[in-house]
Amino acid sequence: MQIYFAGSMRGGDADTGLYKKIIAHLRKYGEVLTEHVAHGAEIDSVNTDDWIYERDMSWLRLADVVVADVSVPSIGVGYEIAKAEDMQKRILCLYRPKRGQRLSAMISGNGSFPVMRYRTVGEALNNIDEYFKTR
Ligand code: 6IA
Repeated sequence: MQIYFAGSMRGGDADTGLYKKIIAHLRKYGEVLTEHVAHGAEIDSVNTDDWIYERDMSWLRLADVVVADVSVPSIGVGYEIAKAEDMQKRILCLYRPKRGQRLSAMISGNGSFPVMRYRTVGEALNNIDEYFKTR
C-alpha cells in the first residue's frame, strides 16, 4: 500500500517531531511517499515550487490512501485533501483540537472521510491503527 502523508509545512507551526512519529508508524501499513513532510519548511529551498507541486501531485495520484494531519491550518494540506477527494482516494484526517481554534468546516463538515481527534501522540497512532483495522 502506498500512503501519502500530508501535514503543514509553510502553513506554519508544523509539529515535525509528531509528523516523524506518525510517518514511522504508517510504515507498518505500507510505503510512505512523503517522508519530507517531517523535515519541515526550514529546508524548503532545495527544489523549485513548480517541481515540488508536480512531484507531490504525481505521488498523490499513486497513493492508495491519504493521511492528513489537519491540526495546523495549511492551504497546501487543504488543497491535497480536496484533490485526493476528487481522485476518490481513501482519506483519514487526524486532528488535535487546540483552545481558541476550530477546524475548518470544509473538513469537519465533510462526511466523505473520517476526522479522528487526538490529544497525545499515542492517541494519534491508535487512531491510525483503528482506521487501518476497519478499512
Ligand atoms: O501550505 P503548506 O506548505 O503548509 O502545505 C503543506 C503540504 O504541501 C504538505 O502536505 C506537502 O505534501 C506539500 N508541500 C509543501 N511544501 C513542500 C515541499 N517543500 N516539499 C514537498 N511537499 C511540500 C520542500 C521541502 C523539502 C525539500 C524538505
